[in-house]
Amino acid sequence: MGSKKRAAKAGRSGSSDTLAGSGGELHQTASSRGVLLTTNQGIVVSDDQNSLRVGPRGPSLLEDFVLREKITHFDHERIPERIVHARGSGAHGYFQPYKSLSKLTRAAFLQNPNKRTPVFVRFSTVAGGAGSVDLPRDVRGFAVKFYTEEGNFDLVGNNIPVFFIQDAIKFPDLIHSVKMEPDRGYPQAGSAHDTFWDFASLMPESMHMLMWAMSDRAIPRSFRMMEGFGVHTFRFVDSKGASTFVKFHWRPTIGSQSVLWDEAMKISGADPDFHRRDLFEAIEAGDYPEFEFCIQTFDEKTAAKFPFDILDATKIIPEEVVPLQPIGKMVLDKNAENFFAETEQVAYHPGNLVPGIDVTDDPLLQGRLFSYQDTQLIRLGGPNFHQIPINAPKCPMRNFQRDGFMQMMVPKGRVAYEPNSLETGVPRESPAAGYASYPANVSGPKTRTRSPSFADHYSQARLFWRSMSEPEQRHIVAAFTFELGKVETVAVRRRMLGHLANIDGKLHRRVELALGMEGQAEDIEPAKAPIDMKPSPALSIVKKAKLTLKGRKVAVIVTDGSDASMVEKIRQAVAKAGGRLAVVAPKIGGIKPRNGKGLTPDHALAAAPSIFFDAVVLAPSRAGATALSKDAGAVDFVRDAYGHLKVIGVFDGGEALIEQARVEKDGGVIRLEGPKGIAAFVDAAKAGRVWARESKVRGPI
Ligand code: HDE
Repeated sequence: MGSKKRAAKAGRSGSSDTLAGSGGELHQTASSRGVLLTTNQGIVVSDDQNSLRVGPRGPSLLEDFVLREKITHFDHERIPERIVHARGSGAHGYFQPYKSLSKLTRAAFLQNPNKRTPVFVRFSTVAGGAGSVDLPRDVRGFAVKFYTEEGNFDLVGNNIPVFFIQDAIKFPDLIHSVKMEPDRGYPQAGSAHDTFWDFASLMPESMHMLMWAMSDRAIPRSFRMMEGFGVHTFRFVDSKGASTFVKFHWRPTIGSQSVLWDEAMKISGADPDFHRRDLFEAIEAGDYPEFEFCIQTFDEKTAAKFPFDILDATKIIPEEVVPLQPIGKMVLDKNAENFFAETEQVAYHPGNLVPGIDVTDDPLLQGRLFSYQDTQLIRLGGPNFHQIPINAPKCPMRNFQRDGFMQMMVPKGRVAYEPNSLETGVPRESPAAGYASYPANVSGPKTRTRSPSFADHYSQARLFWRSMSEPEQRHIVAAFTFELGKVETVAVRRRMLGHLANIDGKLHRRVELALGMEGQAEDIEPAKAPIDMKPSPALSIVKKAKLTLKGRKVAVIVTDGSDASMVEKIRQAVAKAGGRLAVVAPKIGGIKPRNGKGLTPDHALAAAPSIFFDAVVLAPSRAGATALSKDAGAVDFVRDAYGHLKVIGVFDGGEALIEQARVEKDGGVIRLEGPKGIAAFVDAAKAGRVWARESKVRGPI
């Protein structure tokens, strides 16, 4: 171990004294018994800096059980990542119903408006690996585990209400096509490549989902600002056994919002953890994400009248046809304490159902009912993953299942079978309290046949396109153009153009023009001719955008000599509107304003480009602006804010920065002089983006 001297102050913490070893290395030694470092066997470790070796410069000894245990554990720290939805972010919270839903379901957690049910939510991307970025164009997972008094109910949904395929047997093909190509090992986390579009263009059933995936829904601004959907049709069952079909929806109370594609690409580089950080920081700041739980319910008769099949997961039921009923609220008020133990180890399963909620025969859902438990057996190392704290129900759990890898419980007694008579107090079944499947009538030949009622692949894709606002349509065209532009195989692009022609003539025309492939669409005969459905404005994020700064972030650029009292006024106005102001300065150590005490920046300018914020204020001093004008980072900050259609507040030397960035002073560039100026800025920022600017900064498509 060598002799140790008292080390310098560095490295001292409340629970340790510090010593320097003979090689100058730092030893933080325990100052009380309560903080003794031990091996996994409880043996106190004397030296955590040096392995056991022969002499100070000799070989290490195999008998060093402290070293071997530590390295062995480290070697096994990683577990297999999820094959899909590998990259996720989780949070705890609670769900509370608005009123009793006893008329529709016997589910205990939906009966009492005074009762809160704990939840754990995991948001995720689908295609990328666990270490990929947060903002690829992708579907987002929206999985909720309700720890109800009757056991766990998992609603394992997405942020898009439909799916690419109709039958689970196609899922491995879909995922193989979107993941990195097997020979070259790229691209990571992106659908803009040949294999994805090859597969998708040969699957007309994916057209509706592709419209959503190419829309702004696939690049959300925040997990807190996206909708969630159960996707499949489920059943509610009441206490008398009567059943109603139900579709589940989550609605963020601060409204939905997305980023622009150019922003998404830049954010992926500047902050790969953009969504994870946003969620974590919002919860730490007490700005708790909230989602309203809504349902669409309908009976068999109504279902039979729809021009599509309610068992087909590529279809929605427009809200204008069956309105949403809000039934409760979920609040996420606590971050996970350990990412691995909770967010990584959580295991969702659509088959985790409670009495009163049942599945339907949707062939996609039926396949999922097998897949989740199967994948988790390997991922979590055996059949006892339900005992991991994040997965364990918060109500009593007892049965005769025994043993297996990683058994954590010590079941008592002789009896591990049923029926039995040797002991009393053993678990018994209960027809009254137990889960009863809805006794749906099923009969028919065993067959591998797709129902003809699943054959309409274009009507709802058309409905989606025609329900979008102008900017959203423009983004869809741009997304198809970007993605197909990356496809090398011309035949695949032509095939997709053929599908777009079936969806909508204008959509097809705009994409073929933007690709420079006029008249090259393959002729594709629909299995069933599409019909025109009444547009559904509820599908558009822009049309139902909330005028709010709630949950949004505003940046103010300051320099030495800036007006601190003005910054304070802006902070108050932004906070009053529900947003947060971040001070951005050339140096993180602080600035000397021309008045007030001094301003402590939240970010250094080089580490906080405008893509991180929803609106920006430029408030450098005049001298500060002169210096910033020579800094490409500062100029890009302004150009990007403008190019990403953000509202820009200008004060003091901000004017000089605007000039240096050569951006046009349109209605979204607002002078902050006087209290009216600040109010005008906040009002404009509440409206979100300056859509009118878009055609000026991006070419016609
Ligand atoms: Fe999943 N899906 N999925 N999926 N899924 C998984 O389960 C699967 C589908 C969804 O944060 C896996 O534990 C099949 C639709 C989410 O941990 C796996 C099919 C929807 C998550 C699996 C689907 C989803 C998963 C991978 C076609 C929206 C992440 C790891 C029939 C309704 C949950 C795991 C989390 C994860 C299978 C389609 C949502 C392999 C076979 C449709 C949110 O079991």
